[in-house]
Amino acid sequence: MTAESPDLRDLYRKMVRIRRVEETLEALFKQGDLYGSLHLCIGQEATAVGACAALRTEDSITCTYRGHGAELAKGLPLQAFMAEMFGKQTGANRGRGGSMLFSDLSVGVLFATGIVAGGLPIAVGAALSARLAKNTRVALTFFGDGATNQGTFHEALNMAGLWKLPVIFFCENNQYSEMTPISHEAAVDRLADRGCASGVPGVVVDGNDVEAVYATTSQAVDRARRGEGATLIEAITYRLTGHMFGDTQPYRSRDEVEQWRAKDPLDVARRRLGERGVPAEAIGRIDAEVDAEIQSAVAFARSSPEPAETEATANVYV
Ligand SMILES: Cc1ncc(C[n+]2csc(CCOP(=O)(O)OP(=O)(O)O)c2C)c(N)n1
Ligand SMILES: [Mg+2]
Repeated sequence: MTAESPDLRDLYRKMVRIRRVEETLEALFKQGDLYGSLHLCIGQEATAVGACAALRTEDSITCTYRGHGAELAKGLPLQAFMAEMFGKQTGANRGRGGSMLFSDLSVGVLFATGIVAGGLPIAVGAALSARLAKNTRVALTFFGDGATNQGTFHEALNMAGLWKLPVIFFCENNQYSEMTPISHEAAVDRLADRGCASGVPGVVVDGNDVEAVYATTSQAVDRARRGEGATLIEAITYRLTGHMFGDTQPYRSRDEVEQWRAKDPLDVARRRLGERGVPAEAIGRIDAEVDAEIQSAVAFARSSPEPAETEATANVYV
């Protein structure tokens, strides 16, 4: 049975949190406070929040380098998140992982990777382990549209389809694979159609509508828990910022970006809250509370200790 639908105010709060966190990270990068690379999911918050709302804490997810939203939506604590971004000892991975490599097993964030489609086989393994352990856990793997062209995508779907494993393949189709439109590199119009070659049903959902994402993912999760196997979800969305920090985006027009900005998932949710009678002040209060929480997380991260030089390689396996 599907759990009771979450309150849209809570989903909205989670999306605003992700948006403000990423805007803060971008500003911190610009002023030279953070290092490494930064792949933002601004514009894609509804996929992360809607999908993770359909999961339990003990269910696992795998993420990509664009995974901040999913990691926070799954419950990774904000202070540990921010400290990790600053490379501090108090970070989720003791400062050794950084933006692309978050994990926190206590909330089911199993794995994040910079390898395109690298999370799919890991999620299949997590689903297989649930089957062998005879528990009801499911695994959900987030990946991009470009990842569906990788061999591992098809291998992972085939094995999950064959063994009817409790896994949800969640494709965030943000229309681009780095700088290349997906329409220039995929032989099918609908990526969800790629599931049928592996006996995995494919569904398409508006990835900017957090409630629609929640409903679609819940159905896939219920199916997986009933032992009926995997589902491929294609969530149509758009990244409103560049592929990564520093991308000047010569490959797309401003008009195109503006058209998608009009479908910003936060605005969609805000409008809906208004229609349901939630006053603007209540929405403003959520925004203000989130801002305060982020400021406090940044202060925590700044004041946290660096890892000791002598322990630079502790807990580093590759
Ligand atoms: C196996 C592998 N091949 C190529 C790359 C280089 N690369 C990094 S991101 C990316 C685009 C992936 O696009 P998509 O799957 O749509 O995810 P998005 O970045 O849009 O979230 C590529 C090709 C990589 N990191 N790993
Ligand atoms: Mg993409």
